[in-house]
Amino acid sequence: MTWHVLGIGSLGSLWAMRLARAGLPVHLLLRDPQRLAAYHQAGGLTLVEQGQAQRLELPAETLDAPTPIQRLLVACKAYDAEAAVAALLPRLAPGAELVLLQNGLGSQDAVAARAPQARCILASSTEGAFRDGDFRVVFAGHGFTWLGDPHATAAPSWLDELERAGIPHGWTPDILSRLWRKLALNCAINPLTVLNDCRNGGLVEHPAQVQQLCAELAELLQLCGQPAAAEGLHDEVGRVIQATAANYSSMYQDVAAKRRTEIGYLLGYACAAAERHRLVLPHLQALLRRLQGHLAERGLPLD
Ligand code: NAD
Ligand code: KPL
Repeated sequence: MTWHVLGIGSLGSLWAMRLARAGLPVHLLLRDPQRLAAYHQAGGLTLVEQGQAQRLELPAETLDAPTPIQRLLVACKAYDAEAAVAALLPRLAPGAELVLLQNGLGSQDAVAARAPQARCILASSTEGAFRDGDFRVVFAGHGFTWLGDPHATAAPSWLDELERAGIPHGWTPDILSRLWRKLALNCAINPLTVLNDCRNGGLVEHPAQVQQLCAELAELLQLCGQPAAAEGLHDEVGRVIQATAANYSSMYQDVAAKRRTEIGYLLGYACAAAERHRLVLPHLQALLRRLQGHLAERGLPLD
């Protein structure tokens, strides 16, 4: 069964290269003939690991190629996922499986609503990769990817392929809890690093802000039916701040590079959920307003 990969950026390339190296069939899906030509011009995809670069010219095609898709890895940003999958709807085979790698929440529901005939498997990953050139990706941080399906507990048959590809992963019956927990961690850390212009470790100078946000996020998680994701949140945020002290958060890096952030699927999603439940969370809501003001000043989208 072919792995079609949509979103040949950091994470998509990292997955595609590891699957292909394990001898599994992989097809890259590029936006248009220009991107396809650029891919061939680059001589394929390059993955840099521990300073060693490896280039492979994997089969690639445009979104409108005629062949059906049975298994699709969706690796674009949360704000692009729905439209990207919509463009592929005519190609999705009956019973197709979509693996959604997007961080945060909201994009997965949008994709599932667009492709009701497909099975959507949600992922939450702590792996780290970044692009240092066109079709060139650096594997920056080892991590783990949780996979799960909120509508079915049976694991898909292809998990052993991830094993063969050396992609550390686990199947969980409660992927939503994992996604909510990661969302809460990102909400407690990322916006504060942007607004205080600091690395993750710099947040030790702002303990009260972190504590207030964690208390409100835990309240929200409880109300959203995610008590496990609320448990020990403040302690874990403290551990992540220590463990990643020297790093700039992904949102900090996006803003510094003038790239659109995924705010709408993280802090924006959390505040919208609070509003739906008529829950007043003053610190979280003020943080969203401050962050949106910061983005507006830099001409970046507020969602
Ligand atoms: P990225 O920007 O590096 O790659 C996304 C790719 O999708 C880009 O190449 C873009 O051109 C492509 N794309 C967008 N719309 C498309 C379309 N319609 N057709 C074809 N291609 C399209 O993003 P990323 O860093 O790989 O992140 C992807 C998701 O994974 C995000 O939600 C991110 O939060 C999450 N994530 C990333 C990392 C990481 O280390 N990079 C880690 C964990 C989670
Ligand atoms: O996931 C992260 C990010 O930067 O997006 C961490 C390191 C956990 C900070 O929230």
